[in-house]
Amino acid sequence: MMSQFKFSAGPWNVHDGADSYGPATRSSISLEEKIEKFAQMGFDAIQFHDDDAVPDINELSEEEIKEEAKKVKKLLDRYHLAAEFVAPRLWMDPHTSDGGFMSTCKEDRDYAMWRAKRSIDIANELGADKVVLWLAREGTLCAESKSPVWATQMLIDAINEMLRYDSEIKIVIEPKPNEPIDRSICGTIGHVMGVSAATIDPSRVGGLLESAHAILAGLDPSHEIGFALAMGKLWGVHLNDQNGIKYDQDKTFGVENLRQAFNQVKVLIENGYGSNGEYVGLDVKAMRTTKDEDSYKHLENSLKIVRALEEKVAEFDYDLQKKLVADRDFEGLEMYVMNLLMGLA
Ligand code: 3MF
Ligand code: MG
Ligand code: MG
Repeated sequence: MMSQFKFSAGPWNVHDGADSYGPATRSSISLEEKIEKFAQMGFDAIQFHDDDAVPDINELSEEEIKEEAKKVKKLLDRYHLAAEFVAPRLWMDPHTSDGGFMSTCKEDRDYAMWRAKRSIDIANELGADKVVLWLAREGTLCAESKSPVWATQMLIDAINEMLRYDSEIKIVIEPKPNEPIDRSICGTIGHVMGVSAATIDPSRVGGLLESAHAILAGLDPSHEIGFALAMGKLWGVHLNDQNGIKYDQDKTFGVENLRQAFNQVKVLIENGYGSNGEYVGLDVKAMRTTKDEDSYKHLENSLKIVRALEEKVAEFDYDLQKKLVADRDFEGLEMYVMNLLMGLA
């Protein structure tokens, strides 16, 4: 069965294996090589950080940044790939050690806004209509260091400035409850909906749900996806997996929580996700032990698992489900789902 989804991935999904505790274990791969391989693997679109597209962004003028982005657009065209979004990488620069939009230092906030506006410029050059905000350091390391009320308002003000800067761009918040900060300001899809409603144009502010981030918040990703879909605000997903509430693992989709993975695919399909051009994005990391020649395995495996679960959804017996629900036979329904997933149905 062909997938009914269009898929996207980011160049950061293929990485050298370095982590906070040790150096690289694989050689690094150029952007062009990754893009060529993504096209071969059947991806339809690429997700970018601003500096994935324009590596020396801090050293370049606004015009030079657009010129660099045009070269990346040519590269995408060569492989018939679209650009899904651009995300300002606001967590690497010394200016953002205590956050960007909600840094307590005005100079840092101005820097963050400069990067956000450059991300909008790059998105326009690449033909992407979305800027994604993963609010990595937007929160507190020390609870008393900033007021959560002030910080929330700073985020709303920053989004308003982006909406005013470009009359078309959509701002998509990717919430995460913690890591690398202690406490986030905008940790779940529910928070995203609140922030969206408080901006000058809620119709252009939505959410991207990452499975692992929902699990880190102690929530079921399929319900977070469902909540955003009910609000008409699910404009992106980062499917992956996570073994409980610990550091962010970005594991291959479905390898830890198969039933939850099935329910994520099921809720996406049932609600026609993708019919407005949305992509099923993957945000997965290879293990540190993975060898050079297997650098793309975790992406291949995630695609395989999404497709296999699409088939399971196609097999799902909705008449039986209705009957079991009417009988309040949830033991029966649960076992039906388990048998379906175990291939015993
Ligand atoms: C972090 C993430 C990030 C974001 C990406 C785009 C490395 O937990 O999930 O991936 O998805 O930076 O915003
Ligand atoms: Mg993640
Ligand atoms: Mg992500």
